[in-house]
Amino acid sequence: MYNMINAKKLPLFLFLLSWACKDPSAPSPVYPIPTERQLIWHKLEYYGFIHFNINTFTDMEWGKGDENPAIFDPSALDTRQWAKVAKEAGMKGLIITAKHHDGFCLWPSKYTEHSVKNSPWKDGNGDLIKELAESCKAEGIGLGIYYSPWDRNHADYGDEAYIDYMKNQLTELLSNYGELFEIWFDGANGGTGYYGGANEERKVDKRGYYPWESIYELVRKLQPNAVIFGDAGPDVRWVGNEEGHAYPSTWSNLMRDSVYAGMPEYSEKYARGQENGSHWVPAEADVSIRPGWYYHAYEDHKVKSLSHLLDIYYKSIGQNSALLINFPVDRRGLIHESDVDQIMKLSTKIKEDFEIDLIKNAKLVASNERGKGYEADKVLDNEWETYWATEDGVVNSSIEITYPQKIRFNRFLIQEFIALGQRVKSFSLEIQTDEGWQEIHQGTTIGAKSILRLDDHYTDKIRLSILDAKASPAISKVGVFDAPKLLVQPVIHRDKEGKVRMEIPESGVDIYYTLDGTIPSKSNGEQYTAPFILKNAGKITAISIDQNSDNSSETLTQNFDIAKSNWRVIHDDPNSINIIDDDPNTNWTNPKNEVSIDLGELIHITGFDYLPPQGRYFGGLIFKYKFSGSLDGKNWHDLAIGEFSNIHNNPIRQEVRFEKAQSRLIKLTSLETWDGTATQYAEIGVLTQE
Ligand code: FUL
Repeated sequence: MYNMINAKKLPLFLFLLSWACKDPSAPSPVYPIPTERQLIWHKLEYYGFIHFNINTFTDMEWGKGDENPAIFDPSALDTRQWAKVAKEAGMKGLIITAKHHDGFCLWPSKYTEHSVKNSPWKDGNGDLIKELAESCKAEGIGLGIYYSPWDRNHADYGDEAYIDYMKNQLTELLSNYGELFEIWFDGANGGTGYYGGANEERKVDKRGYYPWESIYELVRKLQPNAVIFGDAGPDVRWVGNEEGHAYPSTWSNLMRDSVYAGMPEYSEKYARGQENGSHWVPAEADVSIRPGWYYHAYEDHKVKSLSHLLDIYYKSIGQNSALLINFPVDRRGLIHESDVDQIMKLSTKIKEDFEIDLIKNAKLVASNERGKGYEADKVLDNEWETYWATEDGVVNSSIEITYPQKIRFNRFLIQEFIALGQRVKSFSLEIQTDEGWQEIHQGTTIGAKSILRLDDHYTDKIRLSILDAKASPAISKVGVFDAPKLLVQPVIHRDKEGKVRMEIPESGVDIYYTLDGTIPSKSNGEQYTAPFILKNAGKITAISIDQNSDNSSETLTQNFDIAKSNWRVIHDDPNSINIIDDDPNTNWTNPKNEVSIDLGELIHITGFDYLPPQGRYFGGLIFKYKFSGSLDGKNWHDLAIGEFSNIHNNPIRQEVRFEKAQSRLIKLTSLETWDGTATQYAEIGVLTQE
């Protein structure tokens, strides 16, 4: 059933591919091998996710199912903006949450009232899936559908009748919106919910409740070109985490029959794929550009940084996986400006990294060649259907890449001709030096694509050796690149004792800094080589400079107040130290609403700051506060009373200034927390500068 071949509009490359596979001189496949629809999907590589439903309007991640459709009311919804962003970012498609766990439908389904048709959006006449389908078509990208099998709204969830509902809805989605490239079935299944008013917990047998075979058949019938995603595939599998990374050893082969959607041990046992897996079910890494899948204004300052996104790119696409990056569309119905900025930075950087393929200037010689049509130089082009292969039975083999003079490189890309199965189990990369060959990398799997991130290497000879494989290797592409350094501003940390550390994501980049506010450069400023102490208040201005090109990042200036080395929290809970450890990632929950800190000496203070907890799930943010000072711990003077008005939306560092006062002790009283729960803090500090 899964090998059904769709003869409709097969692209030329597939024609050539099947010709190549049928060539009697070609190596025999090593099973399992991909189906044609999987091969088409492999070419997509990078596409986007849209999470936008009723949760966007309740600030939740998992709606309960009892939400009123009347709250679904985007003010400026523009699906064309989503499609444009995806297209410009280099994504090949968008997958939309047509129905999430809460059951609210983004299309006017005939089978439920819980949909856009009962919302104020377009007076109930809107069809978001239709709009997105048109936008994707206009931008020339694909459309995919996320459909949650779990439905916390539907009265019949858990019964047979719900299965009919699911199939009816899928029939609508798969028939009315043109060609789809992927159908995404979420593995989260069963639990508490509204269920038409029952408000109870409904557990389902994850193995037996959904008749997957007949659901897949329905998908095949209505969307023969679409791949089906699920923990167990059948076509594309979950990568086992929501951080967007695959693994240094990632097989596209999976013991598919041992896996079912939502199985607890999936991530640990199956997500990496298996060398002896029975079916071709390649990995797809999903991750949100923010901590949440849905939009929360309080995460506006937590959009992933360029270095984080780039790391995700290399750890997914660079490790034999597709990459699915989520945009939590906001209440206007738009991809937020900050998310757009970050995704565009990523696409610019990827283009830069792979702009010039240095393999083009090299001469290639293989240790073994299968004969005409399988020569080493077949790895030069970007055509999947041409590849270098060795004779049957010859596994141990290599390709030498020779340049007329030394080159510098730091990325090495390899692709297997996966139409014949994933074959390589172990390989190495060497460069020739004055002392002979030097190994610079040992790897395991390659698969559809492997990209090695390396230090800068200078050489005129590179050797890729296949050390172990299931059968003679078939390599369709090798690439050599000299990616420009990622020149992001350094990250500066200072701990409680005043020790300053600076970090940057790449080697080959230096950090220069000044303490007098002037712009650092190689000639003006210190090079950062090791942590140093800064106990007093001060300003650090830092910059990253590429050793090769002398290009630099933007300058970063960070102000520090006095270090907290002599401070003591007056409380016997050992965790209370977390609020003065200068580590934003450690918190303390105070059973009382006030906390006092001994500063260890008399200090002139001009204000204070409060950093609320920075984790994904938090509460107890101080809304109304009082800040007091004391010379002796007995008599207290109120220095400031006020509120942090928008702290729940924007939980960043809050700074309050007041008339200069001398204090030995300080006290922060939480007069009211935002959600009424016990007060939480990441950090408390004082300001001493005017
Ligand atoms: C998970 C869901 O529970 C999340 O809400 C989100 O949709 C993510 C992509 O998949 O399983």
